[in-house]
Amino acid sequence: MTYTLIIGNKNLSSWSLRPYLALKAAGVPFDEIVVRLDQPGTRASIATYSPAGKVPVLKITESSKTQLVWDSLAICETIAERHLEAKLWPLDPFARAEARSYAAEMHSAFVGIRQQLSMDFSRTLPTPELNEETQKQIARITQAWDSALTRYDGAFLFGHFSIADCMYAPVVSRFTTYGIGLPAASEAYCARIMALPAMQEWMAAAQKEVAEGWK
Ligand SMILES: N[C@@H](CCC(=O)N[C@@H](CS)C(=O)NCC(=O)O)C(=O)O
Repeated sequence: MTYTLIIGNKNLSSWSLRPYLALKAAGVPFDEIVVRLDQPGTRASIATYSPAGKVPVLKITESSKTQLVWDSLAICETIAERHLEAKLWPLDPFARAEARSYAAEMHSAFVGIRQQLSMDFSRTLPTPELNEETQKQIARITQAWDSALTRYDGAFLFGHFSIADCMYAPVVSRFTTYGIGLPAASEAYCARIMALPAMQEWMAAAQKEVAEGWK
């Protein structure tokens, strides 16, 4: 069995970071193909991997069969299901239902944050003037984090590292890049996520891209 993860620039592609973290947490080897975004040939290049025309994409090859999985949440779900020992979803059914809600909320909402605080993983940038929508979304996220961190015992949202953390990791990076002031528990959570070896590896690659003139 082999996995190939097709992703966008590490400095920019927030969606790509999520399944990368899930694969790292599962501890499975995988190949990586980085497609440089926002180039004249980007669309055509992504189309050679996926008819959906977006990254990330996971290609699974097993025996003589190949399966493509696209969309960050579908890829994370697939990794969780194929590597149950990694406990990428909490074992308790109620906690699992809640963790799924956290992941889905992140996946489908927070447009203000995406627009005003676009991911620029390796840079430190001034805090922009945040509009009301973005401020409300930041407050919702920190309230949700605080609620989970208070009720589940451990360093991560649901105790041990889960897909909920994978889904919020790009938000952590955005808050870090733009120096967003956060309540103490959220700030400490961000520090723990940024310190993960997989996040540090991603950072080194993002810095290299930027040093080489990528966005
Ligand atoms: N909902 C998708 C969003 C994927 C997405 O928007 N990917 C962007 C890069 S971060 C992309 O492929 N852009 C290339 C394009 O639209 O041409 C997911 O969760 O994976």
